[in-house]
Amino acid sequence: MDFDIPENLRMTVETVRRFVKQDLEPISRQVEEEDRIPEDVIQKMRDLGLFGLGIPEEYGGLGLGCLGECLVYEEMGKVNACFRTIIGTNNGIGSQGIVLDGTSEQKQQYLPKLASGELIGCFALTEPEAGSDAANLKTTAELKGSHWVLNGRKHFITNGNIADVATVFALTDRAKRAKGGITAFIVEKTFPGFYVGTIERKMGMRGSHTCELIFDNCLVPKENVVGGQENVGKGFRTAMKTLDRGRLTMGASTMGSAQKLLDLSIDYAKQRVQFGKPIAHFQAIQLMLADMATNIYAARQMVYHAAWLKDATNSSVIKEAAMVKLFCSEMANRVADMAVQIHGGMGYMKDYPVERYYRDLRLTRIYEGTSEIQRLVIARELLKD
Ligand code: COS
Repeated sequence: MDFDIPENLRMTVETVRRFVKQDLEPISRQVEEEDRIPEDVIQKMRDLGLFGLGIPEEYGGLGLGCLGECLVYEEMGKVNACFRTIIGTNNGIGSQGIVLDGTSEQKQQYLPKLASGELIGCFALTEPEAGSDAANLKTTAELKGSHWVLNGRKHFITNGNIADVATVFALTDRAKRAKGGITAFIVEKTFPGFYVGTIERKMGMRGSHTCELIFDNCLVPKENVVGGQENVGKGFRTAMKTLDRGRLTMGASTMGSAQKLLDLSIDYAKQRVQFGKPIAHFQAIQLMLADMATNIYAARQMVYHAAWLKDATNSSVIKEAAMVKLFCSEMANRVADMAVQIHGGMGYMKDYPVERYYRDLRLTRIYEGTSEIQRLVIARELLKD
């Protein structure tokens, strides 16, 4: 492996780093309080191309590749998670179904607008009875003439309330389910029968919304099956492949958050005085800082290696992606806990950002596949023939 990061990626990362510092960091607290990102900031994200990081250049994206995307997400992880989340579905789960399996007409129709941020995408797989057991979904799709008719209810859909277009997974053959009975559809919010339901109240991730999507006899044109008619029944594979890539970028951003928490903890430990000297002088604090740094170092190597492997071989990195998501999210939660501990009482106060990271990072062990599901995926890969 070549550890040198190519010049063009360095420049992209530098631009994003500056944007995070100059434009996002200063309003982090404001978006936390108002639970929304100002429109002019979203526009700056569009101008920088952040909605199309992973979308190929021929469709208007930056076409960064996995390593490039991970480097950007590492930087985006260093600030309020809502900023990463708003671009996350367009680059990841909200567009990758079309990137990976869409027809060329679908790519031409949707990807340029997703890449520019003119359209917001989302990914509608999860249902009340289909979380970790994603194949147990109940939403149905029935072909009637020129349209599929979708009925059902999705929940916990990130960006669902602001999405213009959703990749929706529905049952087209109850008997076959994951093995040929689930189909992916591109559903626009203007299609009749598409409704936004309850917007959830969450522990964290303020500024980013999660909601129900309801399909009540929703009419989806036949040509909106992801990949066309020959892909009817192949949607579960599309969902799984999409999640694999998302797990790498999720790992990268949680690793970036952990780095930020380490930086904040070092600064705080150097200036907080107890027993007549800065607490950085005490071994109890030093041991925590050393553990945080060591964990982050390990996580960074995993992220870069798995991303490089994906780019270099274009092979499916199912096991590596699950390992990255598992290790990075668990590691970042441990780091957040130590950061709060180092900050002491201040770490529990809303005036200090560590409190926000602590809440926001808790979700990373749950969404886009729980830690338990990642372990299951890794074990399956280890044990298969
Ligand atoms: N890439 C490509 N295809 C995959 C795949 C992957 N990573 N994982 C599974 N598949 C395919 C299988 O090969 C199988 O296809 P064939 O029938 O052609 O062989 C099909 O999909 C069904 O797979 P499987 O039998 O493994 O399905 P299970 O119902 O046992 O589900 C898990 C497997 C648990 C891995 C799946 O339900 C899962 O990932 N759950 C977590 C979902 C999740 O992350 N949700 C987060 C919310 S969405 S943001």
